[in-house]
Amino acid sequence: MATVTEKKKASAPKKLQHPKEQYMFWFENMLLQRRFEEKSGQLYGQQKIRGFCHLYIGQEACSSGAVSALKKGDKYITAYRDHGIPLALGTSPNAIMAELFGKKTGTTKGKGGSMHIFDKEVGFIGGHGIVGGQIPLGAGIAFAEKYNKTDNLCICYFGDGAIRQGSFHETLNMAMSWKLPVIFVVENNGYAMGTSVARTSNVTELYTLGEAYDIPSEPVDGMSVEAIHEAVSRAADRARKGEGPTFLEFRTYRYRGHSMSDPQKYRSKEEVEEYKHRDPIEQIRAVILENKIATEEDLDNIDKKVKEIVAESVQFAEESEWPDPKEAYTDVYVESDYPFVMD
Ligand SMILES: Cc1ncc(C[n+]2csc(CCOP(=O)(O)OP(=O)(O)O)c2C)c(N)n1
Ligand SMILES: [Mg+2]
Repeated sequence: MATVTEKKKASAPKKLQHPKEQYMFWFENMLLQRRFEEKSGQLYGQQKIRGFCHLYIGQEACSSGAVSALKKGDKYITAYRDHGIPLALGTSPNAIMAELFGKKTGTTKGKGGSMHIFDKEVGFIGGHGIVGGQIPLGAGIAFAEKYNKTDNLCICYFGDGAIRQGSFHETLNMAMSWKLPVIFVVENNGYAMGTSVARTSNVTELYTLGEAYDIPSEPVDGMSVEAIHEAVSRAADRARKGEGPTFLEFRTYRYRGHSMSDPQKYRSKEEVEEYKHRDPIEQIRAVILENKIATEEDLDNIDKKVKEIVAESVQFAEESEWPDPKEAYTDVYVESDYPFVMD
């Protein structure tokens, strides 16, 4: 029979690997993304938000864990599922919501919409709609950082659907040859639209694709913000030491459909529920409570605060003006005297 001390030991919370503030940061940071997108989904149903809209719900650890591991000056680039990363980086929720509404106060002056959030101030280089299109751009950004002899790196995200594109393979080859300070991240959420990873390739251990280019590569539990923080920290060390790229496979899951009109016939409700049991926010909530970093009440208050931030962003977007139709012709080319459009 176990002695009292042994029993105590067995039920004692796992030793914290990070400072307490780190857990609180992760909780609030992921919760902001979750609440913002739950609201966006509702607003889409009310046709306040139109066009394409891809929600990140379930994948929040992938952004928060990287943001906590990297530093100011580092650059982020991703595909069209792009609300979470800028929110995690501190882009104004007001400006992101206004962009979703298509208003002129949006991050892209209302011209980009959901798939094209952009915020140079925090190092977020978009929001890209062409599957795999941002992979060479990410390496290009890393090339610029190396060329300019900064200490910055680029973290380049893409989905499991993108790694069958030629751009992925060409970019990994060049990035390793040139030892670019780039972290390639495949967010493997199991599906590209309605097609599972297993249906498109015999290679389902996606991280092994990086090994073909001699790039240090590893799978990471994408539902654990701690695991992501640690993997990105290791990759960042390598990049800053001049050792070149790392390829990380974040094994994650999206709870919602591919975009807003997805009947989700390709997966079962049970599968979705299984992942919800490993929810990244709930995992951190449990660590916080078990270790008495904060009380239930403190966490409820954070939730309340986050919901207020989101409500304020909706009000801001509602009250903002539409862009002037003439704006359709600005920011298209760099030339100030672009000759083909006349007043
Ligand atoms: C070059 C190109 N081909 C096809 C599409 C249509 N398309 C949009 S999203 C998508 C699936 C991509 O899935 P994945 O890379 O796994 O990202 P996820 O949506 O799961 O985040 C496809 C095929 C596109 N946008 N660009
Ligand atoms: Mg996918």
